[in-house]
Amino acid sequence: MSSLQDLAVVIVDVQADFTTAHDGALAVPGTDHDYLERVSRAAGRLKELGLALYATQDWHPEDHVSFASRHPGKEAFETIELSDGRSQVLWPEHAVQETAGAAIVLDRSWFTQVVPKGAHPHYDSYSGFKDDSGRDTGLADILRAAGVRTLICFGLAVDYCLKATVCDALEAGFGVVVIQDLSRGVDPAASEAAWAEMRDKGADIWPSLDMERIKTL
Ligand code: VGL
Ligand code: ZN
Repeated sequence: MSSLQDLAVVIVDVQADFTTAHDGALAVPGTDHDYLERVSRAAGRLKELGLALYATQDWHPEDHVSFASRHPGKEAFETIELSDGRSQVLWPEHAVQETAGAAIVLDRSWFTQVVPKGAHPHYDSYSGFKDDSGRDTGLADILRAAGVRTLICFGLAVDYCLKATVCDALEAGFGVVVIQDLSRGVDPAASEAAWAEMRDKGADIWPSLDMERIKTL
């Protein structure tokens, strides 16, 4: 049993480039204005309840390793092997630092802190906690310093950054509740597998936000 003080909300990568509502470069299916309204209403209600809101923000330099444009002869959505042997999915250029596409499309003033990730040109960072080199973003320490033990997570994309962030949160020892209808995935089959993986690793998967149930966490 925890109290509301132990709870915080982590909203993953709700950025213009990942939404159809903003004609994003890497728009995730089902991210129209209705989706953003739903996320916005949910965030507002959670804030009203007294929970601190945190956001992760994909925040890439122009020459980021994940951009297909940096790999001549390769196309977006291909998986390549990097010179150090890691595999990397290639994407259209997205979430470039200081561009409109990188902007979080929710009320910025709601967030206690926004944690950028993926700023190193050579490493991707689906997780809000650490990048592909293992470098910490500081999110775990920020949450622990605030006395947080349980996270309510949702956002984009289920099969990439949401999954990675939830799995790292569990590994870091946080309890995690993930809200399905406030999240969207790139690929349906991969998203199904991602929900199963999050559940198997110990996340509590809720079909939708239940404010009464939140109070019992
Ligand atoms: C994401 C692909 C590349 C995400 C970020 O937010 O899920 N996906 N960069
Ligand atoms: Zn990215």
